[in-house]
Amino acid sequence: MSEHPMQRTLVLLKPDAVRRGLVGAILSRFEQRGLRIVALEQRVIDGAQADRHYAEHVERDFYPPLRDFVTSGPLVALVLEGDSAIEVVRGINGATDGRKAAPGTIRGDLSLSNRENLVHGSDSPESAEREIAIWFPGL
Ligand code: RTP
Ligand code: MG
Repeated sequence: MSEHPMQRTLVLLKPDAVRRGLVGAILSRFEQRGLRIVALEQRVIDGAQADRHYAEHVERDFYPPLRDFVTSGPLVALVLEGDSAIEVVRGINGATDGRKAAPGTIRGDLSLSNRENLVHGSDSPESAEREIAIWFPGL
């Protein structure tokens, strides 16, 4: 693969981000880094959509409360595009557990939770393709 792949990635600003009024602040971090918003929509999702998105996690012990959380209120789904966007976004998001995430990352600055950690970012090109097709089938 090219050293500078132009990529698209699926990002969620989870319901805690919307509830806490952090949508603008979080979007700014991605935009300031140079990523381009290709699509963006606020939605309330049902359990079936959560199951599709988190297909790799549905059998895990932590999934039922995660499902309740992501269906608990509006979230913002978006597609970001840029050089190495998949890895860059995961760097901006920080480690999964906000208590362990590095300062300077979204989770490291704004979350103290392993579940309510504000953001999702696709973890590979294959995941990005699958997730973008789920959330923005027209894209
Ligand atoms: P994401 O998929 O949301 O970008 O987060 P991630 O890759 O950093 O983490 P992943 O392992 O894919 O987990 C997905 C989401 O499930 C919740 N979670 N809870 N042990 C737990 O209670 C636990 N582990 C994970 C988090 O919301 C995590 O982002
Ligand atoms: Mg993940």
